[in-house]
Amino acid sequence: MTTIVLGMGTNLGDRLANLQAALRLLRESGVAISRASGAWETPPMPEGQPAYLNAVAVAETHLSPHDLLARLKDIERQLGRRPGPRWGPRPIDIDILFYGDQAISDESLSVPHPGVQDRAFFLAPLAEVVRGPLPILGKSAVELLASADQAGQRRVSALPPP
Ligand code: A4P
Ligand code: MG
Repeated sequence: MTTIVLGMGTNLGDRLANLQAALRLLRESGVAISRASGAWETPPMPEGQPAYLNAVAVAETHLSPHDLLARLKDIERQLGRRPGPRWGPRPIDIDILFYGDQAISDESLSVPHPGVQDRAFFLAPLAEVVRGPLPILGKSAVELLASADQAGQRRVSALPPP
């Protein structure tokens, strides 16, 4: 089993329901969720689309990184994600933030996720569920958050178990 950290973002439809459904589908597909952050409302990047709800989950899995990615894409499709522009609005996006302490860089995967170091919408929920130094990066989410732009984001609710 490998400990992984997943980031989730949603800005279309019933956003809280999308996060809960994603957690349920993950549990049903070989990803044992051990901790989930609250849901954070965050300003969209780029502007000009609805605000996001973001959350982060820690889990254990037997899936290899690429099998996990394929499973995440299936879940995104099941929750109504259709091809659209990069960084465009979506009912759900599930990113692999960390996969154990592995660094992966190939045509389909960059782990740690390249955005995790400076995006407050990943770091604020991440700080709730991973307290110590992060794999590879060596700094905690709270330390990284100190130099990220946290304007306009707030924790809006807990994520009850599905
Ligand atoms: N990919 C590479 N590394 C990873 C990884 N670690 N985890 C590849 C998941 N996927 C990874 O992703 C495109 C491709 O990235 C995948 O096919 C996979 O092979 P995608 O989900 O189809 O497209 P995307 O999400 O639009 O692109 P990208 O570059 O992943 O964008 P991000 O970084 O996910 O950003 N604003 C707020 N407030 N909150 C958000 O959550 N999210 C985004 C998307 C933009 N703005 C946001 C938020
Ligand atoms: Mg993505």
